[in-house]
Amino acid sequence: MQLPIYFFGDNHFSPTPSLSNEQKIRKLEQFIDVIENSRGSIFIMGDFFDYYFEYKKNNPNYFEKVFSLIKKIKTKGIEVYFIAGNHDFWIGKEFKSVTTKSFLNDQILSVGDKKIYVTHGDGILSWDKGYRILKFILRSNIFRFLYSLLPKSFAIKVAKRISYERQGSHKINHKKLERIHAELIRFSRLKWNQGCDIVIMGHYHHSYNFNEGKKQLIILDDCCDQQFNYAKYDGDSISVESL
Ligand SMILES: [Mn+2]
Repeated sequence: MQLPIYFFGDNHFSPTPSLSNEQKIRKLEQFIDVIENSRGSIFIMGDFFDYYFEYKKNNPNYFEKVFSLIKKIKTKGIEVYFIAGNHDFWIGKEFKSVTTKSFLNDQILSVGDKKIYVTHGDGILSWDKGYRILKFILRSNIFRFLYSLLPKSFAIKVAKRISYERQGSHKINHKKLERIHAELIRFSRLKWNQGCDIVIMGHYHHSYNFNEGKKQLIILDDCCDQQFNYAKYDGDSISVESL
């Protein structure tokens, strides 16, 4: 994997056009301007798409512009890695073909001096039990096959229902946030004890950093229409930046 590695995610690109989606695409273009001469790698950490379902035949091309930007990154000699989030695990051949490598599960990167544990961040919390079962069902081949038989117009209605932006207020109260952070620190300690130096995740749509000695937990903020948040790892240290 080429250094530096740029981590980002939670762009939630929508299959239906909107002003906010256009702005998100513009932000991605700005980011490409910054990294285009880096000869490094990007690591998309999931929920890149707000909804993604790839059909085996006649796949509607909702994300033409985004796909072309990913291809543009690759033609600059930059490697493109992707890990699925809870909105975009139904990827298929077409998406995989524009990335260097795509993953459905957490990854450990051993590159440079540090070992990095990469996860989207969903399904970690102790009270996520029901969600973990749902995650298993939704990701199964049988569910995916049955879903592919539904009319595409219906599938787009589903997309609107599960849209991140539709979910009203994303503000979590202080107490809940403290409980979430405590759980994510506990999760990170397990990974640190297994030899990882940095645990990095998205999903929670806010920024949070926690250090214990030389070990680090980084929760990355999202890439919305206003800000493009990312982390840059140069093989030695990792910094959180935004555009
Ligand atoms: Mn997510």
